[in-house]
Amino acid sequence: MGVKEYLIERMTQGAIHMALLDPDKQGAEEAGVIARRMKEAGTDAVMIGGSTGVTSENLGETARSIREASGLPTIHFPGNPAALSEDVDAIFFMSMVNSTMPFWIIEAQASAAERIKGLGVETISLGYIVVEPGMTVGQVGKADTVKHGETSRAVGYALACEMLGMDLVYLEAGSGADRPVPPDMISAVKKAVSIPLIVGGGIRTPEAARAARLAGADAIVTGTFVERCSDDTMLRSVVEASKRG
Ligand code: 1GP
Repeated sequence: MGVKEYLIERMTQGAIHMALLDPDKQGAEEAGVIARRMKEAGTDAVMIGGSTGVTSENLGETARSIREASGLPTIHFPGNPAALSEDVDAIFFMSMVNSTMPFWIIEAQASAAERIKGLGVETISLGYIVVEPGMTVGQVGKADTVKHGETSRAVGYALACEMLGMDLVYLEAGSGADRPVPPDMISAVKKAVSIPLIVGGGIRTPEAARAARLAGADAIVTGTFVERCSDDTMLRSVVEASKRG
């Protein structure tokens, strides 16, 4: 079974949780240790990526370590077209649809497409919508961020992604955001589209994870929290709130 099929099958049974690990923030061995703890907490998959400092080498080493330590599927969450690896199970082949730069909408993808095909890595197409505050990814990607009052803009982008044939859509507040994507925006987008909806950025409590799920998120991503939390009970409670209860 491919990773897309695995994710969609899990999402049909309820929301899933994905951990995001940035190879620039810890070594491969530590990433493996975190992934094993996440697997025990109930995480469904591990995304690997970051806006800066990711290389083909640290990406590949991190992916191998996570796979060996946890057995969880690894999905490259790319931050630039230079860093690629055949050691991930899949790559989110994504377009930042509200970037103001053609580079992040389609040119980076065009420059990497042949190499990705050559690596034989499964591609999962993803429409990436950056919501305020957007944080580093919003700055690097020169996003015209969707403001919290601009729900219909978020719906328009998400529907456009679906109509363009993308597999998934992602509402992103940015890693470390002080305000996650608001629940009313999540529910409006969920009502409008039939492709699975991923939500992330600034989610670090069970309450925030539950609010995103109850609003309609099919997948909840936590990065900073996962990398910093040393309390397994707390890890489990955020993962469980993302998935049920
Ligand atoms: C960033 O949505 C992810 O791409 C995760 O954000 O680090 O705030 O959990 P956090």
